Order: sequence, then structure tokens, then C-alpha cells
Amino acid sequence: MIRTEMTKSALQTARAAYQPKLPAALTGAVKAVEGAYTQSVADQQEIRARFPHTYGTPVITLEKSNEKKSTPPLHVGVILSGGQAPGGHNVIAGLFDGIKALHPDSRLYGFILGPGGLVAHQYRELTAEVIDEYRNTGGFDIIGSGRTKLEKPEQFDKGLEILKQLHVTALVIIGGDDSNTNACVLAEYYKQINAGVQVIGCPKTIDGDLKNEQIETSFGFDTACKVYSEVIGNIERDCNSARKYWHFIKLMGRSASHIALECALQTQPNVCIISEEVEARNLSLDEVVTQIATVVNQRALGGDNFGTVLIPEGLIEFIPAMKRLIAELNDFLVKHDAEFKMIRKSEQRAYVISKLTKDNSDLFASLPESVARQLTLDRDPHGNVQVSLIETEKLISEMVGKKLAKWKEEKIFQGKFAAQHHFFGYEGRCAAPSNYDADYCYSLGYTASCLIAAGKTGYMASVAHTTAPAEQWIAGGIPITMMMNMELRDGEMKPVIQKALVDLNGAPFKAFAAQRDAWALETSYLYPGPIQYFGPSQVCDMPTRTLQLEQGV
Ligand code: FBP
Repeated sequence: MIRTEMTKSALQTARAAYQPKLPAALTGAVKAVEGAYTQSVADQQEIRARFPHTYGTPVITLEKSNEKKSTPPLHVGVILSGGQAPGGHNVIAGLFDGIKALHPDSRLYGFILGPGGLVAHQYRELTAEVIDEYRNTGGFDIIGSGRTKLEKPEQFDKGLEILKQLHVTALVIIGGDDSNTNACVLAEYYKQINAGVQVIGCPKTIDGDLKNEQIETSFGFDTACKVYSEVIGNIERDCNSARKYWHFIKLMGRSASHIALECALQTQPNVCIISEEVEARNLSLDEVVTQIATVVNQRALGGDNFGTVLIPEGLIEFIPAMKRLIAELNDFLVKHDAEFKMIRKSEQRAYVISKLTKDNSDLFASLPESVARQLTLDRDPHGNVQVSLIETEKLISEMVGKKLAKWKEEKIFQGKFAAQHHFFGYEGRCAAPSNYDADYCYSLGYTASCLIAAGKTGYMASVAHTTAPAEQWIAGGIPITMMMNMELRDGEMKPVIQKALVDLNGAPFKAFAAQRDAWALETSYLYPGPIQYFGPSQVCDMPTRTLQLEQGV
């Protein structure tokens, strides 16, 4: 049951009055200007063949117009898909204000608990009264979110029934790479059957891995990283006060290490592991552990038996040997699902060990029980191992502890080692959006309304140039097919949006790599403090270090 009236904190009350900034081009009548025709980032023939109706469309830039065109009332549906990210409510508020500006009788319907709500015909109308309760708030609770994968024609047809009933002619899907891939498949299907429903995507995910040359960041990344950096900074200060613990901090980000990297740039910890580097350097788990133990030892030699280590949650899947193990496990579990589930829990580990190829079997047998178990549990609906449930921070610290104990026997290590563990993920996903995310999200939603008015489908709303003041931001639409390539998923080649991993030649990683040796030995912690919503612009409106470095500002 979704409540429309809530008791508000003092911050919520004050924050409700915040008017998010918009790009200047969106503040009056808007026209959609077509740019160059596009092609997919790779596998052009294959992607074109799968998306004959939505492939190759031009990039759209929204510009100020001198004539206000009359638009009939629009009926629009909206879906929040996947993991929560700060700013989702502002995307919806921007969309609402945008369609109301086009025609005051426009209506917005939100589907409940993600894509599943469309298929199950569960929705609520989002009126001005409802929207006003949620402006500038964190969370996705206005309609809830879910991970149901929207990919089958039966689901699309079922969804179309309710869209027709509500006279909805456009659907906005707010999601990550998988959800936007599905939005594109849906756009193609509705266009092919002439359903009269446009589909527009919006780039969401705290993980920061839905970005490319056209989409400069996914919303939520800014706020989530600021929340984590605040607490990492607090831990660092505690650590530097007591001087007796090594803190192992796992950070969300299912695959890419953007969050860990951004938090490292904001807090300057002693160690930060970047999964993409581990993979590129073909490091084994033992080598990662040795790297950390070496820093612990070096600091101990200087009398510092304390420190902080950041670990991205996706690390396990990037260690090449683990990657091979997970690939075989995925394949094995799909093929032997029924048989595996029949086996008693206590015997499943031995069963898997007996079935895997030699190297993978040895590695699986060497893993702590909890990690091995997690690797055999159900995948999420998109086929992902649920890495947020794997206690990598404990696994690594345990292994570091063992290595140091051995080094102690060998008289290599003479310090002390006591560990504390933390996992920051869910804490940051529903925080009240920073000014950056509040403005960016509102602009994305407003942009989506303009793309709908311009009759576009299969596009992702884009707002670029966001390190500049908001008036100068450039809003538009990017054909989703442009971001696609073919990848192996569930044993089949499928068209998907290419995930953006940390670029080891990119400016953010280079800035980190240039400083990490100094951070390892010196105690150079930075304490960013909590997100500020009111105060000087250089504190309140600052984008992430990642974005600043990427844009050279
Ligand atoms: P999205 O990619 O859907 O935005 O979700 C990202 C994420 O927050 C990951 O960082 C994390 O591994 C995962 O969701 C956790 O999923 P769940 O909320 O289902 O536990």
C-alpha cells in the first residue's frame, strides 16, 4: 500500500521548496533538432537486423523555439526499473511538469513495482498532489521498483492492453543498461506492430556504468558516492584517531568499479582495488591479497598499524580465474538446474566440486563456504551473480590476516593487524538527491517529455555538459540502438547496451594511479563531510571528481 501523505523531517520540508535547475533551452517552447544519422557502437549489421524500425535514427538536440506549438493532452506511463538511485522522484517530477507544460490536461500513470506492474496492470495516477509530496526526495517509493525482465512479446502485449485502456501513448522506462536494452526492444516491438506507443529510456544506476560518449553519467552516482565518501571519511578519521584497526570497506557497483574509484578520489584511502585493473593485469586473488598485505606491512614499519581499504563489490567476477569458474558454474547450473536443486544443501558443494573441470573445481574447493555457496545461488532476473551478497571484504581481510600471520612467523611482518568490516551500498541508494542529481534528474524527466512531444521512440533522454552551470546543459535524445553491441547472455548472443567499465586510460583512473602510492604510506585522508543542500555553490553543486576529470575541469 503506497501512502500519499507522510510525516516530513525538517530537511524534507525545506527541500520540498527547492526548484531544480533546467537547461535554458527547456525553459520555454522547445524544438527537436535532428543531428546526424547513427549506427550502433559495434555489430552494426546484426543490431540493424534486430531493430529494423528503430535503428539508425538521428541524435536529437532540444533547442529553444520561437513558436509554441499546440500539443493535445498526453497520457504517459512511467516505470522505475532495477536498483534504487537517488533522484528517481525528480525524473518523474520533471516528466510530469514537462507534459503539463505541453498541455494542462496531460496525465501521468506510474506502474507499480517496476516492469512487472505494466504486465500485471498495476498502476496509480500521479497527480500534482502526489508529485508534490515527492519532489527532491530520495527513494523510488512513489511507485516502487522491481527487476522483472521485460523481454517477451506476451509481456509486451499484456502491457499494451493497459496502455490502451488508459489511452497512454508513451512510456518512460527509468533504468540501467539492462532495463534500457529492454526499453529499446519494447520500442521496436510497439513500432513494428503499430501500437501507437512511444518508448523513452532514462539513464539510472548508482553504479555509474551506463555512460558513453553521449550519456555522460547515470543519475544517482553523484549522490550515492557522496554518501559513501562521507562515511568513509568518518571511518578514516576514526581510524586515524584510534590507530588500531584496518578497515575493509566493500562498496556497491555490481560490475564496474566507478563507485570505488570515485570514493577513493574523494577520500584518499590507503588502498583501493579497481576490478578492471585486476582483470587487465591478470591478477590472482592471492596477488590482490599480497598487494594489500604489503601496504599493511610497510605502514607497520613506519609505526602505523591502521588503514583503510576500499573493495568494489564486483571484484570477485573480475579475477580471471574466478571469472572462468563463474562462467562454468553459470553454464553448469543452467544445464543441471533440476538435478542440482534435488541435492541436499549439505552435499551441494561436494557435488559441484565433482562436476567442474579440474582448475575450476580446485578453486571452488578452496573458497570459504559462504562465498562458494553464494556462487551457486539463484542469479537475478538478468542472470547476474548477486555480488552484493558476497562478503568480499571479509574474504579479503581474512586472507590478508593469514598472509600476515605467515609473514610474522617468517619475521617479515612485525606489526599488529586487527580488522573491521563494512559494506556500503543500500545506505546510499535512497539518499535525498544532491543538487547535482536533483537538477540532472529533473532535467532528464523534462527532456523525456520533450522527446515524447517530438514523437520520438527508442531514444534515451540525455543531458550533457553537466559540469557547466545548469543553464548551459544540453538536452536531447540518443537512439538506444546507438549504444548497443552483441554479447553472450544466458548462452545466447543478444543485443545489449555496452556496459561502461573503468577505463584504465581515462583521466579518473590516471589521477588515482598517480597518487595511490603516496596515499598507501602517508595518511592523507580527505574528509568530504555530508552532502550539503544549502550553502555556497562550490560546496553544494560540485559534480563528482570522475566527471570533472573526464571533462577536464
Ligand atoms: P541497478 O544496476 O539496477 O541500478 O542496480 C545496481 C545495484 O545497486 C548494484 O550496485 C547492486 O549489486 C545491486 O543493485 C543490488 O541489487 P538488489 O537491490 O536487487 O539487492
